[in-house]
Amino acid sequence: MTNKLQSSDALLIVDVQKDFCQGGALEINNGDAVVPVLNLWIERSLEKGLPIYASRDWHPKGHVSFKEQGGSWPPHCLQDSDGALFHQDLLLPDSVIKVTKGVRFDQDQNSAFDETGLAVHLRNVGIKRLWIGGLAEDVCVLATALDARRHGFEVVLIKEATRPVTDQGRLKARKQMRQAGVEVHEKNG
Ligand code: VGL
Ligand code: ZN
Repeated sequence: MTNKLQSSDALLIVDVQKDFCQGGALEINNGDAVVPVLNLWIERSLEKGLPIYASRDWHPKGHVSFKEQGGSWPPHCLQDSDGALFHQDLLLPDSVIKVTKGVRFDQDQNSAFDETGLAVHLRNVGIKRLWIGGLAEDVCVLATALDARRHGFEVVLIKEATRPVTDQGRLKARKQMRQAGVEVHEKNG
């Protein structure tokens, strides 16, 4: 594998939102640690003129994924709430393209590809490979990486730029991603 960013690459930052970071409604252990790493990749991508995408979880009130509705999670990333904002230290450029998901009333959308049209768009603009980081590794990053593979994109997971909800979940997610042909970028250098 080449670690070098190429002209048909894009950076896809998954759900780096306040609710998944320290003090948030669905806090992920050390979630904030992905921010400086991703800032470096944002810089590198900009240097190469590569597009940057940032997905966000964007739930309506009373979403089906919330515990009170029989789902798995505490309420989080409510549309237009403070917790749904991207992490304040994430240096998203003006050129960032946001991918909004989790808006469906009937089911959750963990993947940034789930009924967003993202795959068609990426093909239209000539993207062949995605560098993915963000939160959470065993939930939305996993679903997004697997979908990207299903849609025929090459995928590199930036290991230092992602954190899981649980360590066990991370192991399982890594295995699934590896089996799906996701490459793992080990170091920051
Ligand atoms: C996520 C749990 C619930 C995520 C979203 O972005 O990984 N996790 N909703
Ligand atoms: Zn959610």
